[in-house]
Amino acid sequence: MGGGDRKGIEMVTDEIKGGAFVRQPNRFTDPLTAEAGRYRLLVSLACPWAHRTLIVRRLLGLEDAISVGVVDPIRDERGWRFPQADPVTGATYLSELYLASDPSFTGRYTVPCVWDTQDRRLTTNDFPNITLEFETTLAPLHAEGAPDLYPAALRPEIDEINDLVYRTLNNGVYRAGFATEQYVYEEAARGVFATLDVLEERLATRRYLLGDAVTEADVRLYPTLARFDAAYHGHFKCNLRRLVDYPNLWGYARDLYAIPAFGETTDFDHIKRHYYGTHPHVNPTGIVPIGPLTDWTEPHDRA
Ligand SMILES: N[C@@H](CCC(=O)N[C@@H](CS)C(=O)NCC(=O)O)C(=O)O
Repeated sequence: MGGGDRKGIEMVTDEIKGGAFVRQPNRFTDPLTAEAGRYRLLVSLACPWAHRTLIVRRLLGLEDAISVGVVDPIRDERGWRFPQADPVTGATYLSELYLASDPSFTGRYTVPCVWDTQDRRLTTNDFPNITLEFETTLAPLHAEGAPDLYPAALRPEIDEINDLVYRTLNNGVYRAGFATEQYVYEEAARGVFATLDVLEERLATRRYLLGDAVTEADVRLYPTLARFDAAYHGHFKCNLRRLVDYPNLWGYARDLYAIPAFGETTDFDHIKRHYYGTHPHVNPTGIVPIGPLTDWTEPHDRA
């Protein structure tokens, strides 16, 4: 896929197979080591996969150990760009870091990724593993009293929920939004709501997905819920229902939003401008809608 003359639209259509969006494999998959100050995490505040990493970094108190660089929400044909040259890596475009790490790389330059300031190369852009590594490999760097987001006893259940949530929600909204065949869209969009219905029921009797404590499963669900009414309902045509129409899910989302690691890493302005402004094959005018008007600070009775 891709090539020398990458263009925004081709980059996505290159990955449409039989009307369905297919993700590229992750190019960098090296493990992290527990060394404070060694890594720089590169993110977009709009990106749900990057959002997870910011939440976990904050929940575990890794802010001093891992620095962060944030790109502009709008991506053009050159890919993600830093507002000013990134002071740690020196990059203006994220592509510079990908190509410095692998000059033959021809894929999409994606966030999140982790830059090794010592070896001056990307260590990983393997988004499902970055949070797990923060939770396990980087345990020696966690703040005192940091929560265990991936407790050994709950891992099979967390992994099972994560798998369903990834296929039908996290990635399901993209499969709906980027589909170029009606039946592919419908199947993906119906899958989104089938899973939201299941989770609505699950959250009727549990504060968080696994019970009384926040885990990696909540970290993975939340970024999709935070983007749901603001972007996926309109832009990705996932519009059978809104998040606010699900009493338990909506209360749960506000409950999480009230935790600084979740709320303070949620940037609705970046989210809306990125989605509506960056996918011309979905929204050719780039017009960003004025709504919805949603109060995420409304009290909830989840406790
Ligand atoms: N690394 C994964 C997931 C991460 C991902 O998709 N990130 C998006 C933002 S949400 C991105 O950086 N896209 C850059 C592009 O499409 O050029 C992938 O390649 O699909």
